[in-house]
Amino acid sequence: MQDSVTSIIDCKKWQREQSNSQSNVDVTVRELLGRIEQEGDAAVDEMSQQFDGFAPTWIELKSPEDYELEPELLQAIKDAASRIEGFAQFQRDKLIDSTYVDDCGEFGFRYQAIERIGAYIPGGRFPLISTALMTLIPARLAGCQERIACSPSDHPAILAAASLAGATGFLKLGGAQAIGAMAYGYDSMKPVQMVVGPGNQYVNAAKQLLSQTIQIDVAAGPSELLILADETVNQEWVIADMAAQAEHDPQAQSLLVSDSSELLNSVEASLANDSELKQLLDKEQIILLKADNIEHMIAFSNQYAPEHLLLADRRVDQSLLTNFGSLFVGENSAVAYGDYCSGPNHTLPTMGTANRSSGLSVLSFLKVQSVQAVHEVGRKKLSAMGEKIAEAEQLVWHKQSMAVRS
Ligand code: HSO
Ligand code: ZN
Repeated sequence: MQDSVTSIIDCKKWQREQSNSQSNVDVTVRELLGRIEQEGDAAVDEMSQQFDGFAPTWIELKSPEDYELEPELLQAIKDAASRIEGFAQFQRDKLIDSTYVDDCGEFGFRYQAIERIGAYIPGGRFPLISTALMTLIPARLAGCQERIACSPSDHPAILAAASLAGATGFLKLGGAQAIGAMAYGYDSMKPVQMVVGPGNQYVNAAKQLLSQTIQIDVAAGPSELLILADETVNQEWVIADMAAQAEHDPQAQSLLVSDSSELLNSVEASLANDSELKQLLDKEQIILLKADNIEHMIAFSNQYAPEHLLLADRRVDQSLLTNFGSLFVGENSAVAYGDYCSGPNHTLPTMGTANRSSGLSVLSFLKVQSVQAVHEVGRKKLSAMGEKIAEAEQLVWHKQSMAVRS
């Protein structure tokens, strides 16, 4: 085994966690949000000037053609949007309001869209055009009526994508103050009920701190990729996949896990031959891990719970993989397709949270409500049952409200 190939010992060693420095950020952001709640628009205006050097501005969205994008880029954004919409529609169609009838009445559930949502589109390091599509399209397909895009960037491709995705408003505003403005309301914008979309640590802290007031999406931290591969995998492809997720952020992490020393040593040699890739290896943004066997690979993957999981090993039964944000099956399935244009969402849980939460989708924007209609016969039957329990709970009026119907 060569230098950079490590045998898997403890999954916790590799898993990213929310950093401790987060607490300083929390203190700052809590103060900012408190001011926005107290002072309203004036505080938002002042923060935007102070941190970003511009006043918050409503931008009227034009038709996507009006942004003078390179025609091939506009076409690609349109094609990606239609695939993302196709997948969201497919998923929406599977959610069917249903009711069953029994001897007591009718009992059912239905899906109801959250009325007003905000999508944060980061503007920092890279203009994430695809994030505008991935957040706003599922919200539209879910049936959310107001869909505000908030971004510090007015990059024409972001505006074109937001327009194409059906944003009902676009506010040029960034940072924690943007999340505060969406949650508490700003100018003509009423408070939204849900905020989605990735952001820097200030944005994420604001979402967390406001999560009592608004619904938020996943804990979208630095990108992660775990590849499970056998020795036959196309090495050039998986190296590019690892570098792709690593390039998002100095904290982003890509792991290649295999039981083949041959593969790992050969990948290590290729990485060492390229100064840029070698750096990623040295900084542990690319990590090569040797497993004992496929059971070991599966156990590691389930424990690590990666944001993206690329399965490039035909021996592994995918039904045994239980924790991931999005699974890419077979080496044809580049994770970057999922980032941009294959259809499923790229806003996914990170830092191990995929063991309990899901990525963004049409479902995220829907509430599941129950509906019950008890009939004449039913009220007698249910009273007999419920009264007994209410009595044991010593809740007198509960018992009474059933007794009067029995
Ligand atoms: N890999 C990112 C999504 C993204 N990549 C946007 C490129 N643009 C989050 O998983
Ligand atoms: Zn990406």
